[in-house]
Amino acid sequence: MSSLIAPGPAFLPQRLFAPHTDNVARLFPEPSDRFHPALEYMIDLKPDQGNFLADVLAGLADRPRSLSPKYFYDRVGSALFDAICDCDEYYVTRTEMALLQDISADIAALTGAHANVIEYGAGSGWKIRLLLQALDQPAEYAALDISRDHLEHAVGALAQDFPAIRIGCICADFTRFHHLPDDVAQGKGRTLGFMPGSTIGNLDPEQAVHFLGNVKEQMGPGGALLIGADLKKDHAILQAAYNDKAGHTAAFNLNLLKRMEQELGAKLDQGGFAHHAFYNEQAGRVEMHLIAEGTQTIEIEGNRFTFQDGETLHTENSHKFTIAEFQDLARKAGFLPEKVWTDAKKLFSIHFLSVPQDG
Ligand code: AVI
Repeated sequence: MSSLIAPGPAFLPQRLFAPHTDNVARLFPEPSDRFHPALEYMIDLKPDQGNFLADVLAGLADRPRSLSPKYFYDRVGSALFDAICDCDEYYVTRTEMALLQDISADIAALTGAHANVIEYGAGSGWKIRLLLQALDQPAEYAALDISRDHLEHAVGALAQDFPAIRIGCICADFTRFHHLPDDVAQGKGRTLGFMPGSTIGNLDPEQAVHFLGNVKEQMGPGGALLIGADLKKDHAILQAAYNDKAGHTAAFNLNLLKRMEQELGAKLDQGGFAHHAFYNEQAGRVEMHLIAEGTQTIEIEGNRFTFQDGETLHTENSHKFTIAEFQDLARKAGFLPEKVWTDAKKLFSIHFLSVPQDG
């Protein structure tokens, strides 16, 4: 397997893996597969990007109506998400950043030297920069993300700034990613997964355990996972965080309707739907919906869907955890909770989970 990943800058065109649905790795010597010269490798597993039309039609026909949150993140949605992260009410990003900074020496001590860091979902880059700077001579960093463009852009820039680290990308859907390719994680230290931002909270608990179980296998015996998990808290704080005054979260949610109009030719009245986000105490999660104000219809390719006043399209769950709940989830997946940190206001938690040596 190892010879199938071409080194980045050394020779072009690059050779890439075939889709991960196919166990037989094939070579793709296509010029279009070139990648950022500062990257050591680009393993493109050609992930299924989803079928927006099919998923919208199925989601609108379903009861309750729902649509996967993965459709938030087109170019406009990703920019709106960045605006959410910067807004006063959304405490998540700044709290986690400050906490990471405070605990960076502890993380470095727990991880040890020459680690291989695998990030699940490449963010804007600030958190991984902080982690790589804190660790003792990290050997390798691999970013895993469904968007190849985003990987090239974000990780290419990072690779230029950290020339001593072997840096590469895996273009894959992390919810369907099972094995680390042999050429990844070559350093002699621990393999450390990194998943900040409480992205885990956007999965249902069963999906979260399944995902964590896969990560545990990828980290291997003695490996570890550093993961952010948003905490249960005063409902008013959550209500404000998902209903910011500037309207970034509302625009992020309503952008789904714009995408339906622009990409699917849907006929609908954008003003007839509103952003609706609330904390569902029983389920322990913030839910986002698009709610019909008055009777509304959405027509797509001859299919007509009628919403009665107050009916919703469910667009996202964001689970919140107690520390014990999150550690239980981790144990179910086979991890050992080794250490957990929270900020002084107990808004957010960062967990260091390890894989037993015999696990
Ligand atoms: C990406 N994820 C962790 C965010 C969250 O808080 O669940 C997405 C988000 N939705 C609304 N605001 C932010």
